[in-house]
Amino acid sequence: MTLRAQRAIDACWTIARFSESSDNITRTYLSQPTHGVHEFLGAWMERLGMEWRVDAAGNLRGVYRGDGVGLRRLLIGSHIDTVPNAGAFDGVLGVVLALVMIEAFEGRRLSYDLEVIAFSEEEGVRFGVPFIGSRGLIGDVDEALLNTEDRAGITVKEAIEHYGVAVSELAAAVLDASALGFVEFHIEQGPVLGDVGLSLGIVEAIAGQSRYELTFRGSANHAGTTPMRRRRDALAGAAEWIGAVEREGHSTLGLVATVGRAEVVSGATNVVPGEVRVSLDVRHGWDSARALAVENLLSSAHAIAARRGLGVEVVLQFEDAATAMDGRLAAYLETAIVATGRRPHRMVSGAGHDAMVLAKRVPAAMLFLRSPGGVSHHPDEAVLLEDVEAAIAAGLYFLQHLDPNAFDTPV
Ligand code: HGY
Ligand code: MN
Ligand code: MN
Repeated sequence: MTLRAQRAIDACWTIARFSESSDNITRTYLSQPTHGVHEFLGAWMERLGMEWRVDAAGNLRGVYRGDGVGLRRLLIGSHIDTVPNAGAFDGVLGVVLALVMIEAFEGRRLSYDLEVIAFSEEEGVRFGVPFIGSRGLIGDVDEALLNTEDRAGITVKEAIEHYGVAVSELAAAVLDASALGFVEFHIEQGPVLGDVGLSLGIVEAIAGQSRYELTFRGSANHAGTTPMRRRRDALAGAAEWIGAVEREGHSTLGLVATVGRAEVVSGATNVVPGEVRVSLDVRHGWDSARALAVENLLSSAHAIAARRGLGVEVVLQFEDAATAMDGRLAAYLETAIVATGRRPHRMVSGAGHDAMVLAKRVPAAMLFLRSPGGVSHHPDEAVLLEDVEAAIAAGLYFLQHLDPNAFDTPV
């Protein structure tokens, strides 16, 4: 199992080389380096006797047939896009582990088909909207999304066509009734498993999230000649609000509130900032707590702007409710962890995942691997060989003991 675990880690580092930057790991939706990842994973799938394709949302999908025809289908995988200056394991590890586990079957067949999916877009970096790939599987890529533009003015639709797949085929990307469930293996991306000293976690629910872009507008002016009392400084106003975001985040247990991006439009050292775009990301396991925090933060943005003579524009980019994982599927995963000699830790995921999108259509469950130091969305993101071994052992037990008919009755 150690060799298989090392192979998984090595494969993640190989995939990390497909990047938009020579200095770090950055791979956004359907960017050029995605082709290299698809070729690497596609060749691996072919060696495993799998048929693979890239669907109209840009997801790479390969099927490992079961021991019959017309079988139910379990979906397994994660995303291969990254944040800028990312680590090597967020998302990618979930795809690679699926292929390493199929390799371990050495041609033996399961009682169901196993579809491995590398989602093309989970982070939401290029278009500001996350989960385009997994939304393709539930038929949720609508005109509004297709017409969303990136910073270069390219629409999602054009990005899909440029990549070489056809938007007209989106319907063929949607799951059919054979899909029995979705399982995602993913790094925890936080400190919880490290703090309790355990390798593997079972996700009970994924926190809900709200993502906004706020634009503060004042008036640009000469930094040398404009007296302080006559300024409408958009960045000073945004900075005051960013302090309010941090205070709100500290105000409620389990709440996180983040301004991850701030951009001064036409900024320069000697110009009073006239326009500033800032992002807002608010999350909590309870939707009511998240809604209250968002309400507080948007009204404080308007109050600060009014007091400073600024304008403020608020655009909701994405919102999703807290999502419970499927108890039956999670129980199979938990049993597999115990049966292979580890103690599982049940937890809520603060990070969003494709599982929260798939859960709208099929039973979904997640297995977490410990994130050493709780670090993620950073080049120091890592995994421990022993935890990858544990995940492979539990995953093989899970796949071999899963009863595909146990999910016939919708919950
Ligand atoms: O932002 C998130 O929660 C995830 O890493 N995409
Ligand atoms: Mn991520
Ligand atoms: Mn991820």
